Amino acid sequence: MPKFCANLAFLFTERPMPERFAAARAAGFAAVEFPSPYENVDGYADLLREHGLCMVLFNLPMGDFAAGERGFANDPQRREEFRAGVGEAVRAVRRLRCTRVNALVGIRRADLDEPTQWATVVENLRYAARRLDEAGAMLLVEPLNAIDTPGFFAATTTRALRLLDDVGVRNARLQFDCYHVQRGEGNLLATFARNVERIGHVQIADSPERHQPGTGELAYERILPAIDACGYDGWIGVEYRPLGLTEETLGWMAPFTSPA
Ligand SMILES: [Mn+2]
Repeated sequence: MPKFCANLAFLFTERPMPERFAAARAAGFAAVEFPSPYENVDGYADLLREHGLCMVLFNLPMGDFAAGERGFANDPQRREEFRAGVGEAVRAVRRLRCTRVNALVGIRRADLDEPTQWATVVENLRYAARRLDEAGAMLLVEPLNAIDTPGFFAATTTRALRLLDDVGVRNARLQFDCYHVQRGEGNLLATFARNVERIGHVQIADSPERHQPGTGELAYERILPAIDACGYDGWIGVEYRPLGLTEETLGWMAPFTSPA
């Protein structure tokens, strides 16, 4: 049976952030994820406890997201900033009892050659994975599709896995966002099945509009059982932009959360 966690940066955004925890719990979620806890780690720890929720995933600091940054692990000039961000993430892991941290590796830089950026990403990710391992957490690498994020340094599953091969650390895995894989690569289930042992987290949305299942081209009524059948027993982050009020978009979940 799939285990779903609510992404609070996408779901329940009708409410201010502190109220989304209660809304997720009321909708039946036992866990949540969101990219950036750093502005209020203590407050979020209290909210998780108050509402009996687990924190499943957050991201390493991503740089200036509003300005278009999606991490900066490929920038050799920002190694110190990267390592400071890992330190913040380790503190948040401990405070929030979270066991997965996603690294967005950055947008390719035109002023630096590929080998330099590749080596910088590998070195930074290895550092992050080792620090997170000491705190009992896993590092994840998430490909972002090239349509939404042109120039992303790890735009495909293949490329993210090659980075992870070079990182060569036991606790670093792939974050398989079905939306990004469908939008950027296709061949969703075969790619999942082939790599299931290297997948540390899954996220879902329909494609191409990134709304709830049933609004696009992905057959989640078949995809979710297939993911289950592959032996994946980790969390599945619900990371879509609700078309309508969040609570009214959760009907697709019913067959997977209650006994038939
Ligand atoms: Mn995602």
